[in-house]
Amino acid sequence: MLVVGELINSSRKAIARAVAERDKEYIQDLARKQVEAGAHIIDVNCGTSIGEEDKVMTWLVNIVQEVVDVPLCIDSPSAEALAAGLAAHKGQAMINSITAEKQRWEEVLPLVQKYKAKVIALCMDDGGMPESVDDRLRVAGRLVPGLVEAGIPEEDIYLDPLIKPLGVNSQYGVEALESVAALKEKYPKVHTICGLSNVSYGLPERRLLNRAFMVMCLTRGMDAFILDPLDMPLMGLLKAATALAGQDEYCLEYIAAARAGKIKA
Ligand code: THG
Repeated sequence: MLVVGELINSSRKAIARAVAERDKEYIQDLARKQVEAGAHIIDVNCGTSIGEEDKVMTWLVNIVQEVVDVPLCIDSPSAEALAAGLAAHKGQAMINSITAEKQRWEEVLPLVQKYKAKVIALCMDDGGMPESVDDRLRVAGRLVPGLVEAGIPEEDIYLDPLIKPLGVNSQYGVEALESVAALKEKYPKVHTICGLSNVSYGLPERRLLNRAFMVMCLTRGMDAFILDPLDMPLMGLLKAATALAGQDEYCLEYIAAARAGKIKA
């Protein structure tokens, strides 16, 4: 199970401030804490730095890579910011994200190729957000063959079904779960990923929904999550559910995390 730590994102007020003030210590501390808590990749986003996002992305990548050894997930709607982050990154980065939208596809595909990066492919096209399982399968049916033809190994592709808020429609949870299962069946070598927090948007006690949804996603074949690794109950459930799903031989990871005090009941 791959864990992408989501906390260095300027949609969070604390990060918007830290980025604006170039508070290197605060951001480096959050990077260390996420890795210590079990993140395998750290997402970096500075979307609030309008007009200087590429410069700020270079700074973010450099200061985070100064203190942690894990790869980064370069997260931006701007292709220029993605390019700047990738140029500064050491090792194999992850790109968040490419879509089947014509402009986004044309801007991002050359970056995936040039940097041999892992890539998150959102199941959306110029028609907007997916409305059904079939919509996602149809868009994935363009994304996956397109990426493979461009020389991207299937193992480097992470399909994101795009999770919508359960509070808007009570069927959005099951729709996402069925999408994961269908995508995994059609493309067994391609990974699946999602952000957990969209599902709970607008509802109370969001973490409860995020935690339950994570376990349910895992049973349908999700193999990566963008999440808050400092949520200890979430990480405990992630390790427990991974072991119960038969993906942790001899429960070694579960036992190691428990011994290290990283997970607790
Ligand atoms: N898929 C992909 N990328 C994504 C998402 C996804 N990136 C963004 C998001 N979803 C995942 N990242 C975050 C980062 C931070 C928060 C939530 C998701 C977060 N939000 C606070 C909240 O909602 O309460 C903001 C409040 C604040 O702290 O100011 O912490 O699905 N590919």
